[in-house]
Amino acid sequence: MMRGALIVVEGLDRAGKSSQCEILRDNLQKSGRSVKYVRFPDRTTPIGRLIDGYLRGQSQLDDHSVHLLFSANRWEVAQSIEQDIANGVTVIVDRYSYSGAVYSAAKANPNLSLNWAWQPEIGLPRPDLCLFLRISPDEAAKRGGFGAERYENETMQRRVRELFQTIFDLQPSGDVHIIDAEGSIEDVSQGIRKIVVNCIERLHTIGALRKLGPIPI
Ligand code: T5A
Repeated sequence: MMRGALIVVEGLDRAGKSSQCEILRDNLQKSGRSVKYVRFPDRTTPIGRLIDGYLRGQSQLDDHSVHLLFSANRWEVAQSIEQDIANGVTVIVDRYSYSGAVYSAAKANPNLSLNWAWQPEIGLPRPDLCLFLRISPDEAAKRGGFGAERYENETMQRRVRELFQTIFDLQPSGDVHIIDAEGSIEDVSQGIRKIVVNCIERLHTIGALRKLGPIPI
């Protein structure tokens, strides 16, 4: 049996990640594939509830502590993702380690570097494909509900966008695809679908699911 693919969708707040993950899941299911959709942060677990309170401004946490909670929130489901993929299920992930590293490093905290922020991600399942939905912070801020949570402000989003570029430049070639996310939902989804189908068809050239490694920051 062919293993499933690990597909990650990344982007600024309101880039359209959840909308696109849902469309992709539905399209892949209609074509007969087994698919699971996972979101990070997963706010339903005990760790996720701590993160949720922090993002809504209901609690204060040290920058390093909350960073490690976000990472732990991925580690708590890493084994089940690996198991699903081994069983032939394609797993679509809405935000992943790249968000984890760049949002923490974008804070005005000189003791929290991108290099430090990446370390707890090492050893997690490595995506077969990461789709970055590129949108300007100005365009994202016009979309519904922007501004309600802790990181939804212009200074943070601009710094996050720069750091996404930095971290993607350091990823192995072919891991990351940039998608223009300012078009209509339909146009964006068509572009995504082609790249994902191509990735799934070429999975045999990748072989077994890999692990995230160190990056030369
Ligand atoms: N975070 C996250 C960390 O700091 N560390 C970590 O390790 C992780 C995993 C919450 C915060 O946590 C931070 C990053 C975040 O600041 P989240 O819950 O993923 O992370 O929050 P958001 O990214 O804000 O999630 P959203 O669901 O709000 O945004 P999406 O998923 O990007 O956008 P979506 O699809 O919900 O769409 C938003 C709106 O835009 C419209 C939709 O209809 C919706 O109204 N829309 C479009 N409008 C026009 N054209 C398009 N192409 C559109 N696509 C969507």
